Amino acid sequence: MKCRACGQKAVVNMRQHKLALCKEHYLEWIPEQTGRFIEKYKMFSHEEKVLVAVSGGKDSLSLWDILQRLGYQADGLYICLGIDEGLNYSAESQRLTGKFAAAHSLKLHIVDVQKEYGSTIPEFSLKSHRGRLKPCSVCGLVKRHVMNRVARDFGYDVLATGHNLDDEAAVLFGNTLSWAGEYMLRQGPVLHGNSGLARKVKPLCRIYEREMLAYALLRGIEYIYDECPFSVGSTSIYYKQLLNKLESDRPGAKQTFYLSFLEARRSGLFVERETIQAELHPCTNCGQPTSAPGLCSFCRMMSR
Ligand code: Q46
Ligand code: ZN
Ligand code: ZN
Repeated sequence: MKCRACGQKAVVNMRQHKLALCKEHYLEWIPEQTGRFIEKYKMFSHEEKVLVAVSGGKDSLSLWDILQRLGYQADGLYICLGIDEGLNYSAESQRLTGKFAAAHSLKLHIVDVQKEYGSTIPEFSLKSHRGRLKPCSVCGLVKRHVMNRVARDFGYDVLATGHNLDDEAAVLFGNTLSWAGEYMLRQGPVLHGNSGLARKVKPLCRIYEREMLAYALLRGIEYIYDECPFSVGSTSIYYKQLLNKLESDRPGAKQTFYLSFLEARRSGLFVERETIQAELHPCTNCGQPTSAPGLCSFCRMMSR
């Protein structure tokens, strides 16, 4: 298999794009593609300040790497969740994130959930009516709150996360199985900011997980191989496996599934619903927007 750009031996073959590339051209192709998607979906400009949520995994570190190679003003935010039993998952991911930031002279904000809010994610989960809130639910609430807070406090225009095509297709698949319309309306490359919330963007949403893996490996990015222990057995992993089976039989199916959804929505499939905008109120404690008057769900959890 030869590189389409130079004819040298290819190291990555992407059946879904009918494209094979050598290392050098692959490492150029991924940032080019990402830059194209950032512009196509009007995610942000070179003048805006971007906050990248970095977990220490291959996707978020690669995203940070790509954004700085493309010349964007991108700082990092690492949220220490305190998930350490057995695996040292949080400690190790923080170490690798810090190492990456230092090696590239990038600015990194670190928020330690236990130090700032009094408990780790597993502890919050245990305390919530004896585990009624699963760790991932608590984690989602906390991460969203912290990301919004840091973006607001430090004046970032936009928050970028490392979700790749496999992540997005799995979420869409889950939402489609239950026709979760409200969620489908909000899913996409860009979630526009409002009432003091930064815009949220997913610059890697059209790049396959294995393409990101190849990028991280070929760039020599040191990332945490272990998945978070709470992700074991999750439905999203199950959906990813189903979609991988489909993809291996029909290369490109995953991308078509996701892009056709975006296109269907753009051409008006959900148009009536899009005009219905939930009214937002500022949380009486932290000021972040929330759908019901009073406390937001994060502050409600904290007060319990
Ligand atoms: S980090 Fe948090 Fe994920 Fe771990 S506890 Fe669940 S949500 S699985 S992306
Ligand atoms: Zn080449
Ligand atoms: Zn609040």
